Amino acid sequence: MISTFTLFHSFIFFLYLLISTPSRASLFSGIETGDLEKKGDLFPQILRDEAVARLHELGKVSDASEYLERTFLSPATTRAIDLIRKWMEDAGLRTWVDEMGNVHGRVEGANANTEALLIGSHMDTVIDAGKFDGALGIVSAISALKVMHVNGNLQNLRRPVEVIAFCDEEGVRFQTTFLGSGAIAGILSATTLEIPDKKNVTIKDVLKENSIEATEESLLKLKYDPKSVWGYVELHIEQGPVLEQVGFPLGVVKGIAGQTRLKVTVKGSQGHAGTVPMSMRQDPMVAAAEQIVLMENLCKHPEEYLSYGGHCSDSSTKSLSSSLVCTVGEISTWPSASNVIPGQVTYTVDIRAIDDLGREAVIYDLSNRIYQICDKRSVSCLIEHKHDAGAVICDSELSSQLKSAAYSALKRMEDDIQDEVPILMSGAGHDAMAMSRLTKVAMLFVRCRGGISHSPQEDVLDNDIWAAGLATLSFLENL
Ligand code: HGY
Ligand code: MN
Ligand code: MN
Repeated sequence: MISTFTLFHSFIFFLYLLISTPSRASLFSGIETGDLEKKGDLFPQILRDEAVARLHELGKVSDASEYLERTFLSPATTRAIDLIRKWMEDAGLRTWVDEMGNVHGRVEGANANTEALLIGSHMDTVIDAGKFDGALGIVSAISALKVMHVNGNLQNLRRPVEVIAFCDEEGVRFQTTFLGSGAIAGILSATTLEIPDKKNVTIKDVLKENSIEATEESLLKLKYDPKSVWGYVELHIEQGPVLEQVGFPLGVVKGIAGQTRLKVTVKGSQGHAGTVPMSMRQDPMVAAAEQIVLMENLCKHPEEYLSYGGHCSDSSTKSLSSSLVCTVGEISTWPSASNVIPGQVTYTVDIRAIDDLGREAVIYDLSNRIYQICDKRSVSCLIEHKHDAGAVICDSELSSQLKSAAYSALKRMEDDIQDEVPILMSGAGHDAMAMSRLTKVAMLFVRCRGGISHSPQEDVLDNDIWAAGLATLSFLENL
């Protein structure tokens, strides 16, 4: 836990170096909300008050009573789908739910035959999640379109706009990630529907429980024609501390780190904790422990560990060590009793880096070393690749449009804003990664308290939610 925290902060320091903005006093934090409300055309009731209320309402739609959890097509997700659909209709959008469980809300605007802007984020959550991860992008897009709707401007949109609430970005249940955006981008493999969860229930079974008879063909039909799409834009909480540090509510994303998820299974010899001598054990738990500590060392100091086989230079090793983060977030043992030497230990590995070649080199090296430890300890190892996504660079033109929209929104809220909107990299994964396989993508980040995310402590200032909605509105008005 502590080591992951430290790694995270070294990565964040790297991101901080990428920022092009001088620091300044915190925008909005010292502003009396009443002063802002006196300005016209800022729509605080829709873009702030209603958006905040909706985020809190959606944050209560959970499969667990004590914390927030919504996984792929769970009962809470189906309730969330109804709620999001109702909000989309309230914003004047035509809605439908597709055969993967994504919710769509679309308006054709003035030129129905032009390529559409897709805008959205995900409605699923991690376990014990915050209210804003994913939800903020969906709610802000709907709020901005609602402002246009109540002002009678939806039909003036220069191109069709479609909001999509994606069904599975976190990959909590099936370890896949991007089931929703992947289907629309057409990058899911033919065997996706057969992927099982921990109880051996497959994606196909879950769809069937929700009255969706999915087949390989129906999955293929979900793919959008690239010619019908202009671009994809996603607004998301930053999930890091940089915007807070520089005192800016919004930032434009330059690119997203690539990521790989592995599942490692270590099998040993199950036995009695009191009778098997230490020298005679084949204990998968200590093998896993050794592997996890090795992973931490390798990811902290890749330059000392990696034998690149000639495909990485010194400079790429340096850039790798500044962005590389590795995490074991889930571990389970069988049979999991204090007086039993486990028969099997399974754990996940999440590896991310900006540099794809470097990430591949780390996975290659780590895998070899995991197998070596298993040989040394006479246990068996299996490493499965559950997810791979290459790093993504956001489209520069679309990003500049988002940057101008963010700037003009902030200017509308505070006249004397002079600084540039910050540019930063994302260590977190987003649906934009999958959508980049279909169309050009750009992202806007919103400041969050303490950079905390994937935690119930996740928080965003009400006025920053307002700024996010206003920036989306500015972007839509200038499509
Ligand atoms: O894990 C991630 O990066 C994202 O929050 N799904
Ligand atoms: Mn997340
Ligand atoms: Mn997210």
